[in-house]
Amino acid sequence: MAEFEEVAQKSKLHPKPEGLTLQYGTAGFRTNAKHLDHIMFRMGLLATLRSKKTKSTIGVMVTASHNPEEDNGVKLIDPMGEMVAATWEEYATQLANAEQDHLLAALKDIIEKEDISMSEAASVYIGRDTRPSSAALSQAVLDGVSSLGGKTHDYGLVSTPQLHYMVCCCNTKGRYGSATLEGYYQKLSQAFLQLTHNVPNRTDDQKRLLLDGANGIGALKMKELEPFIRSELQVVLSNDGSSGKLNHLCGADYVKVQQKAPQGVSMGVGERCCSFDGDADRIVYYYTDSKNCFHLLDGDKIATLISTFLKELLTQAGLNLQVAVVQTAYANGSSTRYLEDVMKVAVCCTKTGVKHLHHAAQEYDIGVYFEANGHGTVLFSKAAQKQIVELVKDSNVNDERKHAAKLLENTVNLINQTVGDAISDMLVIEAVLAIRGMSVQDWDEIYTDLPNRQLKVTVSDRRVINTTDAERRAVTPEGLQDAIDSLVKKYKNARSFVRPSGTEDVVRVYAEADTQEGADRLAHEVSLAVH
Ligand code: 16G
Ligand code: ZN
Repeated sequence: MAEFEEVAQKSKLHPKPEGLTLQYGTAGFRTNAKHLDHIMFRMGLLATLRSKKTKSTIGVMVTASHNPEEDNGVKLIDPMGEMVAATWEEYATQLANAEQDHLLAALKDIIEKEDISMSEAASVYIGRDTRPSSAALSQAVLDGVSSLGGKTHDYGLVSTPQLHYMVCCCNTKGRYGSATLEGYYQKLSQAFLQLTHNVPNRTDDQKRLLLDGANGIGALKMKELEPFIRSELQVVLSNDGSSGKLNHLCGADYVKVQQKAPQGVSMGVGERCCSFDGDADRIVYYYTDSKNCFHLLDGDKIATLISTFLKELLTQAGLNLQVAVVQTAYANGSSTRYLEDVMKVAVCCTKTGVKHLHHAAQEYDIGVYFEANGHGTVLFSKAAQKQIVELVKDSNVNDERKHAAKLLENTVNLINQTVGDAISDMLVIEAVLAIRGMSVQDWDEIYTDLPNRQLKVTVSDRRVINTTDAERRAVTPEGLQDAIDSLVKKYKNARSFVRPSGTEDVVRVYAEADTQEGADRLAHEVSLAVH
């Protein structure tokens, strides 16, 4: 056990409160920050093992995204910048819950199961959001890594998608970009400027965007990016973290769930606005019309805008590549109908959680994935990227095809393919609106959302609900799905489903119908059936 001497010693500085158990959920561990010190130390250990196993750099991000400021959390990032593999989520839970004197045994167990050679080098990248607890917690991660002899690079304050990007850049030896913040800003801003600088007749109003930074890391990072893109986009930043509290009455989650504008942003009629969430991996857009009515453009509208743009460019470029859109059960029924019936793109539905959407999107030439809550990105297969780059270089094609190929190439470079990235998504959306000469109202009018309602229900044990068909149908408890079916039948254009949350101890209820009143009533009735 001598090789674990340092782990044994250092773990005493990060003791586990006896009896406390936590799960590595949909987005890692997440709870009140005061329960997380031992988790961070142990995730440092686990990331080191994962690094030895994969012979690659692994990422550890300290954040609780849109949760309240008092919470915190941690996520592991796999070599290509994607979410950590499912079996390792289980190891994370086991290691997190081992009582103090069983920690070494739990660690050895993973080493044996995975046949890890402890002499292998290890490298871990670490990042954190702006929560007051994040600095000390990321120190605990560093302690964990160093107690197993791993090398660390601490990026300090970065957005979640920036850390995913760094991990991918490192493991692809710079082919994806350089693993520095400067490299990230250079890559994105160059692509953005190439896309927009030739667009004729853009007015100052069209170049102006109001941004709610959720008082978080996204605001900080936008200030760093701003000088690079200033000539083509003037971002007016609110909730920049200088006085307000993180995610409090602002941010993408607040705007999406409350379906209203955040506090602290003064919006003129028709002005284009967007909100980031607390770690800048989600974005939603919105505006108010002349009747003071609020309009939300969520992940579904974003997926529609981007996939339509890509499809048109592919046609112009004469490239035969399939575009598909990946959604979850929360996607508004109108968006699915529009994409399938009007746009004729393939639509696929997966379970909630980025890893599910990401994997499904990898199956296509071009997979656009977005959750309705605003988390999403676009994945281009290697073959698709190759075809695009080759067409740009081809001297035998006409100007129109070449122009379209060039736009596609810059769009590929502008997108953070490792994970949904609010900054990258914002620049893609701004570029598409500019190139297509569309206002936020034009975009909104592509289709009309069906009225919908989300509720949460507290039950004694949410695990009694099991679902199938990408969470659209409940298989247990018996009779629940029949009850939902008969309630849905009473409404026009209606749909409803229930699922246990992966991040909170609640059951979520979703309903949509042809009127807001109907959607509200249906959601309420279904929530009663859950009890
Ligand atoms: C997490 C997921 C998000 C999902 C949400 C659902 C990641 C990085 N984040 O925040 O994609 O929409 O959980 O939460 O996977 P729920 O299970 O509580 O509804
Ligand atoms: Zn987030």
